[in-house]
Amino acid sequence: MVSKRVEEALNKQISLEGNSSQFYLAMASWAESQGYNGTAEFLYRQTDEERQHMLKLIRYVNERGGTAKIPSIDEPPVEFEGLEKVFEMLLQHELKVTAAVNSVVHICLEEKDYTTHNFMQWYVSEQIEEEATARGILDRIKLTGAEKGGLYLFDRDLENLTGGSISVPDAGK
Ligand code: OFO
Repeated sequence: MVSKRVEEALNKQISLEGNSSQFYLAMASWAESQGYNGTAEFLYRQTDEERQHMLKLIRYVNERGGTAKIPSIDEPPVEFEGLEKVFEMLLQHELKVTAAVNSVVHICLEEKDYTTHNFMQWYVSEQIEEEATARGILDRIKLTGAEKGGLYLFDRDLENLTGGSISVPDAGK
């Protein structure tokens, strides 16, 4: 059985994951409308992943005797300034999610809820991967540059990226 405090923290996380999904869906749709089809594919996969993150939490809360709250949807932006901006926003968003995951973990420890603490470790690892992917993509877009040819290659490479595996060409690092 989850305590009221843990239940509340998990419900907040459900809402954040749902909003991540909507945010990335807006990015995917914008990228598609601009003809960045590889980026759109990547972001459509990300939006599905975030929905899965939300579902996993919903099912956990219900399984542990709590009541999951299905969040309302915040309207995400329609327009984005450009690809680099999209991935900067994505990284900032993931950092916010990591901080939120850490705060749930902290509450679990305070409440001595070791079962939920254990469950949340999956999210801790997932955030390491998501942040690394977002940073890798940003490094890559900075290297390939804003000129047309660079963006074309960047967009094409992103199509096959499934997360956590981006290689940064000649980053000199
Ligand atoms: Fe759910 O990991 Fe991103 O937000």
